[in-house]
Amino acid sequence: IDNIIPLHCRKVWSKHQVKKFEDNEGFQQRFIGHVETTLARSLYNCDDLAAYEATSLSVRDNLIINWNATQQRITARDPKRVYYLSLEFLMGRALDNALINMEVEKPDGKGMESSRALVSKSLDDLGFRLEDVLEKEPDAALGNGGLGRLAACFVDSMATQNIPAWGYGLRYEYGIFAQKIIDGYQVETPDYWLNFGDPWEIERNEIHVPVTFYGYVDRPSGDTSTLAPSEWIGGERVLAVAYDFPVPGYKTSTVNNLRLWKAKPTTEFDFAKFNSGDYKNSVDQQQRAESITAVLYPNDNFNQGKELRLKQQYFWCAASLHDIIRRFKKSHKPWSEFPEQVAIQLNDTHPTLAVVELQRILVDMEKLDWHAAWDIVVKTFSYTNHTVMQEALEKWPVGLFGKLLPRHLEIIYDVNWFFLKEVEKKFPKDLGLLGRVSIIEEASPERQIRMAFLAIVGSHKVNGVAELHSELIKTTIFQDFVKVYGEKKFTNVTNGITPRRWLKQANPKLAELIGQAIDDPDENYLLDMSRLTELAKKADDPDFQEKWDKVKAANKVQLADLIRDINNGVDIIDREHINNTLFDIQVKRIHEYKRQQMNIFGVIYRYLAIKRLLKEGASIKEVAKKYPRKASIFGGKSAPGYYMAKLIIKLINSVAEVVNNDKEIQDLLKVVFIPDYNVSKAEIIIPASDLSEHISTAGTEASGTSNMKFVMNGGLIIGTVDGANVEITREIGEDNIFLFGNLSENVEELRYNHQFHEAEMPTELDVVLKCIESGKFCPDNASEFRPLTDSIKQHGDYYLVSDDFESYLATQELVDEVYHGQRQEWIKKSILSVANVGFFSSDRCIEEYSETIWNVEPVKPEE
Ligand code: H53
Repeated sequence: IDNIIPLHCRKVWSKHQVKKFEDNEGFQQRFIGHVETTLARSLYNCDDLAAYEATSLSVRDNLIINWNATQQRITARDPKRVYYLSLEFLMGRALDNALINMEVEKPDGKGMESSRALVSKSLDDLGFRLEDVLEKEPDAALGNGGLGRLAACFVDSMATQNIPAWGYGLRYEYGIFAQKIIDGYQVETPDYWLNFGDPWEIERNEIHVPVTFYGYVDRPSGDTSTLAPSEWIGGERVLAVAYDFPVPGYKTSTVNNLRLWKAKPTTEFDFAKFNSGDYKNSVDQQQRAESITAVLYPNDNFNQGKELRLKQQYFWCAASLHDIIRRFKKSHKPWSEFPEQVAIQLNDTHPTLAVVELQRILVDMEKLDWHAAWDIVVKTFSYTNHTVMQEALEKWPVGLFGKLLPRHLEIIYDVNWFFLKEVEKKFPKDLGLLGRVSIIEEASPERQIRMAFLAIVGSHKVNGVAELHSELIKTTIFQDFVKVYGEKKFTNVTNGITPRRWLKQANPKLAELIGQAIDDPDENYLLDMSRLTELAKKADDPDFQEKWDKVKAANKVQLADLIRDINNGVDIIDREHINNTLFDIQVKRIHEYKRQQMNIFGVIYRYLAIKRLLKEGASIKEVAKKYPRKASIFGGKSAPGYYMAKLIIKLINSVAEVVNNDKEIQDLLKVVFIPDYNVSKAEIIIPASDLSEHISTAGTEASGTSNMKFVMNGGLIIGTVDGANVEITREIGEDNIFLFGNLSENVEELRYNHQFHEAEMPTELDVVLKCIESGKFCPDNASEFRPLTDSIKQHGDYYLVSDDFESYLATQELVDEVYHGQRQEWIKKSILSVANVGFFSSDRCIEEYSETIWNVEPVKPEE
């Protein structure tokens, strides 16, 4: 720098240094400045939306100053960096999170504190309420579910831990669709989240990367070997333009970067065509380019195999790698040191093309020897697997792939050839093995590229996301690779969640109560969640239990308010009995494997049982003893093309219609489907739960992360022995969780048996299925739900509802007994759960990744 910038220039520069706001005065000045100049409004016509924008821009200014300092520090020290490649970042809202994470100096000058109070007070003085302003922010919903939200938690933890890390993804114009419920059916409407512009993004028009598709391969040397440097002559070219989103850490000045790419045409507009009257074709190219980052594919845990999706993946991988390499080259180190400078994490197989792209760059452009290049590639990448379900594993037909990326296909064939040669050498007698581990599947009608296999071969570490899941991948889908590579390549990093958003932001009252209880009013425990264990000594204290219960009750009122709002201002849940109504919640993507159908069958069973008792002459009081007050709350989106999941949504809404309007049962049972479940709704729903359901068929849910969020907020769990439920049980103790159902080791046999035996339904389930089939919930179309009941009775009950239903009901009875009969016991379980939830902080995950997979160290700001 000393040689580049002249001294006099540096002097002027430092005289005019931009300052962060640090007090009310400073914030208000910034705010008004943004209202009047950036937004070109005045205080007289500044509504809540403008106030949100001006507040965000003011806070962003502070973040950018820290962002610049962070990036300069990292450039100067030049440590190993981490790049987290994820097609989804389900960030939710940014403003409240920034206010919590970003610190300002305390008014007394003694240390730092969160900027939330300061901004709240300043806005108040200006005539705005922070709560209203925060509500104006649309969710950044660039993800489907668990995988995208995990990436969001990870970037928060990486910033908090001062890890030099960037996230790379796509800036979709349309995030996950908004869900409306019309006549009980899911209807998708586009989520144009950028309607009013996004104050959090920094458009970097100067950072643009050309990306090529289609075309053909040429070997200028005349060498016919595909291992020789080759030239890819592209047929189509688009530009990737960078958009940066600051990611602030908690109680640190580190601000990391999330870089999302937008596709633009290389030539803005074909004027020749336009002038010759060919208007349609003149905009064609532009639209083709922009369509690449237009929409997020709305599938979770399902591989659709569309060409545009492959285009998205390559576009994003090529742009990101180009950017990473440009940064690496600044330090003038030899290529052999690339893996000491760069760790790239593949979030699922979606970014696996980056492996191939790096090999292409090293061989074709940097002219490295094939094997030297491949050595660098493998040392650089590591891969996280998130599912064992076949329908979710990515495969690309060779034809489609080769048309779009001809040189990459050659490289994959070569990678596979060397890999198989190695396998053959190790296991010369095992001919079947070669076919089983080949990256190319000899399928009909066409060969397919198995992306998970490519990711394994191209990475030095492969991890699952919970202990059970990491064991399962080793014994099922990747069994042969354990044989080839040995156990050490495969490891586990159990998922986690950020306690800043999921405790402090979502549940500020609980966060504060915890801070008081463990003598940590500054809430430093949010950086070291193992300190929560100190809560345990309060678990039996009746005063503390009362305070704990009050927080929960207040959160339930907030959720009841939300439910009233979506029901046109009419209460569904009886306000007077809120603290006596068990809030039983299942919010997550709708999927047969997650078994929302089993939950709603349980609700139907309960409803019928209540009706039967009443019919037999029992009073409502007597019935309430067996079936006390309960609100069954659902939420979640189905993939638009997933027929069965959509039918489950319709069934839930149809049952709600009947149950909620049945005066005879009074308020003993209520059913609610909350439309458009998203991150900001989750922040209201999760803190209000008494019980949440994590009831996937054993062996199907890789981890689950909402289970951790519910526990962190003092909710108890009813769940199967699946995913992270296993470790949650280990941590919080089996007395504090309601487990039920078959174990994963029995699943295969149970499924096998279903194929041969006439399905025998347990009586309870039989009653429920018959009731559904009678048309009770769809009088106009009695056969509406037939596909759902048939899937269990006729089509092998793949998700084992019939095998788990009785134990599910029995466990629900136990839940009622404890919640209504032994409330103090319940609260104690709740406190003890929170006391032992520390392990599930995403900070712990990032430490594990840093130490065991990435080999990176924090770069701390100077004190
Ligand atoms: O990833 C979560 C897990 C969860 C798993 C989910 C997931 C997706 O959301 C999408 C695709 C995929 O393969 C997996 O279903 O169990 O908690 C984060 O690891």
